[in-house]
Amino acid sequence: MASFQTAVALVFVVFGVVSSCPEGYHRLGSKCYAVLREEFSWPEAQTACRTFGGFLAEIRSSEEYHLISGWLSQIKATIPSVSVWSSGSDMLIEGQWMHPGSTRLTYAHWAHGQPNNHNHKEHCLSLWGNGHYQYNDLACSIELNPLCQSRSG
Ligand SMILES: [Ca+2]
Repeated sequence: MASFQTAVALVFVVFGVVSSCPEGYHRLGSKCYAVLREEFSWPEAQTACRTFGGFLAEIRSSEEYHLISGWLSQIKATIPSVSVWSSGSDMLIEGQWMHPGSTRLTYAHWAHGQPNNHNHKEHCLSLWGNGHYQYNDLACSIELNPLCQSRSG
């Protein structure tokens, strides 16, 4: 009985650790995300996420993408901009989409016809609210709400 109670207590401790995200962040799988309320250009969005204890969300897998796009679809009405910024740009080499630190994107879920580099000016990665939050390249100067990922947890 004692060992059963210990086991139950352990489950709660582990669950408590797993379910805690920094204030303002929302847990999806093993990571924590937040959509900032203010709109920024893509470079400013990187800074804003850092200030908020994180970085622009780096989507690494199909599982992460589907958790994120599902959550964003649920809270779409509360997000001021139609799309949100996430990590990824091809501003260094056209067509080579990278996370900061020159890490190639390991997963991409482009909307139909994207990336189209419209007017040769679209080098930053957004998740498009009218397209189930699939990827779209946009001009980096456009101001959108950033999707941040917490540095801790
Ligand atoms: Ca585009």
